[in-house]
Amino acid sequence: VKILIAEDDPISMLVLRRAVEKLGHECVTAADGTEAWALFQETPFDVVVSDWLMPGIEGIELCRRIRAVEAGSYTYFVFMTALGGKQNFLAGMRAGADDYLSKPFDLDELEARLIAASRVTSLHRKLRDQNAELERLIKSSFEVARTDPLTGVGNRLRLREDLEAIGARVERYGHRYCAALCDLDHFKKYNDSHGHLAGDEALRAVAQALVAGLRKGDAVYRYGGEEFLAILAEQTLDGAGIAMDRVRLAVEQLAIPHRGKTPPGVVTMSAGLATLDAADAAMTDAWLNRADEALYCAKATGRNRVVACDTQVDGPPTLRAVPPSEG
Ligand code: GH3
Ligand code: MG
Ligand code: MG
Ligand code: MG
Repeated sequence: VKILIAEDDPISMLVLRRAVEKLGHECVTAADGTEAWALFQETPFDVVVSDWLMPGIEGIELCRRIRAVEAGSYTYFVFMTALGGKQNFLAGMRAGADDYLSKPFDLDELEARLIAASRVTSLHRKLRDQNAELERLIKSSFEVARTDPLTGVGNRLRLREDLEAIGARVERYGHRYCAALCDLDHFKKYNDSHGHLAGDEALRAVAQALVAGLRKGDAVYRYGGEEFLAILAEQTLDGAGIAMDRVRLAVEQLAIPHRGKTPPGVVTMSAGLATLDAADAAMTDAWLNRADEALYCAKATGRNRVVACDTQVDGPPTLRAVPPSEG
């Protein structure tokens, strides 16, 4: 173990240092509490053996300071008290010390203290490592629980949590969000003619195209079987329409052959767009319903297209086709 000795009496220090080194430990010495504190702040020690009375920072204060800054690792603190210093001993333990050595000290007693010290510090190290591992596991299972295993995008649980946060942000800060509900065209037929495994592969490729085609602040979720929801942050309906149509085109340009489908004969995607207004920020269900209506319209008017749902100040929302991007 790595030991710091704080002792102002040079003879006592020399004897102690020899003893510690004889027992095979690494040892650093400080001529008083102030020096010991400075050394400790530079590098933590497994064990501190400290005199009680020293000029500058006294042993009890050194112990308190060490206990106050300790994080992650543990320092085993041993006091040296002159014979008959029982009161000091108790005060030291209350300040956070682990044990004491009476002066003049006995080599066997010192060895016993250091055995206990190495046991306690290694136990603390083990605990710390296990805690770090636990934290890592908790973090990763949190992620796993919110990720769609097939495509790697967020799942419904993540969406539900994000929707709450989004509703609050829109209401409080007037942030603007667009939802794009995306659905693959004639995907049942795709499975029928290419098989379910190829269908899974296609879903993965489309999810990647969605993630790649959107900005960093946007989010993509698997909404259902072959449906994805993209939430675009800080965009007008027109801006989101342009972005989503680019993604629609990117999916078409993946050129995944679709035998069950006549032109373009590849996997395509339709999308419905809607904005979340500050006025009905709490109504995220209604928001997604508007996107769903727009998606339904995109399907009914030929598929492989994006339709936006425009909300009016007075009157019902209106649907309009987003002009297709240049291929
Ligand atoms: P539309 O253009 O009207 O959307 O037609 P569609 O065939 O895509 O629509 P429908 O809702 O009838 O069918 C969706 C299909 O998506 C049904 C199912 O076979 C397929 N599907 C859903 N989830 C998965 C999945 O995880 N993997 C695969 N391979 N296929 C899936
Ligand atoms: Mg002293
Ligand atoms: Mg569907
Ligand atoms: Mg579909």
